[in-house]
Amino acid sequence: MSKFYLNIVLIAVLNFCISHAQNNDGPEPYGPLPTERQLAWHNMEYYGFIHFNMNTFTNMEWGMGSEKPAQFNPTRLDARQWVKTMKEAGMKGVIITAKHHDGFCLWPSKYTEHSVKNSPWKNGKGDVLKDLSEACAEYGLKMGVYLSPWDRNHADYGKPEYVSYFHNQLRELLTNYGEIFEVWFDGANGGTGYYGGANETRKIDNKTYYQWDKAIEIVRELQPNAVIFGDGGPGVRWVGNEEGWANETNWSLLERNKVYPGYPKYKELLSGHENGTHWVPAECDVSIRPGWYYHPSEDSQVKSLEHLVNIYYESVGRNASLLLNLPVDNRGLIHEKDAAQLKALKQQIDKDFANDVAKGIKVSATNVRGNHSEFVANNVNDGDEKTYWTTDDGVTTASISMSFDKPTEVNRILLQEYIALGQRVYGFTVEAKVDGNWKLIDKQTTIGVKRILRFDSIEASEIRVNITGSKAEPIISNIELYRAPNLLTQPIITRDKKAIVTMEVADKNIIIYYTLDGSEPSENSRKYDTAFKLNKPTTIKAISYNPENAEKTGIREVYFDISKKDWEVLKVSSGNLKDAYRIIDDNLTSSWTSGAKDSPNEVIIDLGKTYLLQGFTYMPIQGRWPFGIISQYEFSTSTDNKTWTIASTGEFSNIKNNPIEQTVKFKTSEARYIKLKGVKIIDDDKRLSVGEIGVFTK
Ligand code: FUL
Repeated sequence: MSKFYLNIVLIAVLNFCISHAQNNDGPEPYGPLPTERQLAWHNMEYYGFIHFNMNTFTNMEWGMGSEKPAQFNPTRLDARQWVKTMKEAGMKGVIITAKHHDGFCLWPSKYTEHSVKNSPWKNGKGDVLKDLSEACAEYGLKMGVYLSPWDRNHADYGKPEYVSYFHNQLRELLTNYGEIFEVWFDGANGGTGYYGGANETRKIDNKTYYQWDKAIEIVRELQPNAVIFGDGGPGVRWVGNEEGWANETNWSLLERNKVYPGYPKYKELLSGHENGTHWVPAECDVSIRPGWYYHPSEDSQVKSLEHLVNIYYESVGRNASLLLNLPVDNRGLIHEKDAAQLKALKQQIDKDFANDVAKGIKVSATNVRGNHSEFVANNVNDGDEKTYWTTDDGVTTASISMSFDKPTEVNRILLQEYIALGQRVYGFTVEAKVDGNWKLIDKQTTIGVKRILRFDSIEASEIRVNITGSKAEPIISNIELYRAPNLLTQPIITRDKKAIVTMEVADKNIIIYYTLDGSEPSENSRKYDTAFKLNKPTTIKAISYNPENAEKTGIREVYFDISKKDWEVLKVSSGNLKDAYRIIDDNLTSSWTSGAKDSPNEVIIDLGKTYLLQGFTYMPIQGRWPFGIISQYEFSTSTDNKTWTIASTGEFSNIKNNPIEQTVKFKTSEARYIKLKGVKIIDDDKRLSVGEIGVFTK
């Protein structure tokens, strides 16, 4: 071989070695990366929020700041009960409202008198933060603090003096209660407040007033491992809603310098910024009830299992963490109903992810970086989060296939990017090989730290993930596959004004069986498959049944009297008669309200024909901020809309705290016309509101 050719061969060999050596190295990081503390935070995934403070005792969501420490008086406060409940629910940490907008401090801050130290609780010797940090240490949960920058109590709010106070309090919280994993700064700044008695509106500049640089420095100095939450981070960002969901496309990246507390374009936070300059992942904060704080009136409004399961999939399953709020009640305990629902969620999630059928099965990929064993496809199902599958430099589209020994049923896929090297994937599809043919299951955008997709069960011999777009070589550390059981929930039974009955369950694979004759429903009863008409007084009893394991729910029992199909509202003493049909539309979410100043407040309804009445029902307005609820009523009947007989008068006891449907029975009265009068309205409101009125004819 001539020297010339020898040189060429040598160069070629050298090139091959170099390119191989390059490919044997791991991929280069791409774009903004998470810090160590953010990586630790990503592992938290699901943790609890505790809203418990002065508002718990004043039944408020935002106190004015004029409350008195004497009002803070839990009778059975037990932080161990909170933490135990959360631990059993699978949560890894807890964040507490150390100070909310009303300024009251759950710890004996030396910088203010407006704290637990002047409350009757433990004769002023108590410290909720201390109790919580001890309970966290006992159960192995991490603790975080919510410190509201806005303070409606402080006389100096708006002046520089308050900012020093705010920073001093931050120091106290970060010094005295052990390790803190997250510091939560709220973006809300409403303006009005007590402010030491001034009772006025104070405006500040959210961007500059609080001297955020200094506040961040304090956190870094005292708790270097803590992430800071805010609308724009800097460590963790708000997700742009308080409903517990992130967008399907969700980047952990943000143009951070653009976003500040109170950022008006907060809807952008739902997805982050694809070309963000910093790593600022999303946290989904949501309450298990409508309110953040405990209100007895919401005892019947704890979110359903179906709702909570959706929240889980739409937060944790969409590259975000889930911060689920439990409003500790005025005893100082997590309410039994919330605890039960939390447990139900945990049980369902455990069931959904009980058996990873992808574990250890054969995996292959269209490209493996440098054909090197370190980056092989099988790294995605080896149970080791540090190993990953990745591709050659510049290869940004590739497929990875997982094949079963025999066709296997699946309905969930869980995917994870190796985020320590950046978030990369912006397009992927999932396909399943069913009876020898590839079938598209889903087409999605981002993955991030964790992406979970739900789909109808299919029996597949192979599952293939195609990365169709990635900013740089995709790096996938984990893929799991599950056959989650059907979601078994009790049927929801409704009847509309046209007398049509509908029954619904969360999962279409669940079967509903029901009876109309009062007998117990079973798998041998009538099967519900389509809506039906029901005009006469009937009790419906129904169960939900899971055909795959023969599990069934308890019985849901609903009574419907005559339908309201021929009813008409004839008169309302004030307000809009046009809207008054909502009183009799058999829709529990709609309501009617009277004008503001009229009394007596009453409603007259024509039932269309004469019945023998034996009672009536009053459903108060539902929703977050109810008003105009009747506490004392008068119910009259008439056959001619002229002569009226009072059939019943009385009180709806506890309706303020528990605004559920009220039922009143009376001696039989012949009537075609009925009249409900609000003799006394809650909080002496001048308005009257009605969700729904019904009657008993038997
Ligand atoms: C909001 C606050 O105004 C609410 O009261 C609650 O604390 C929620 C978590 O954040 O911005």
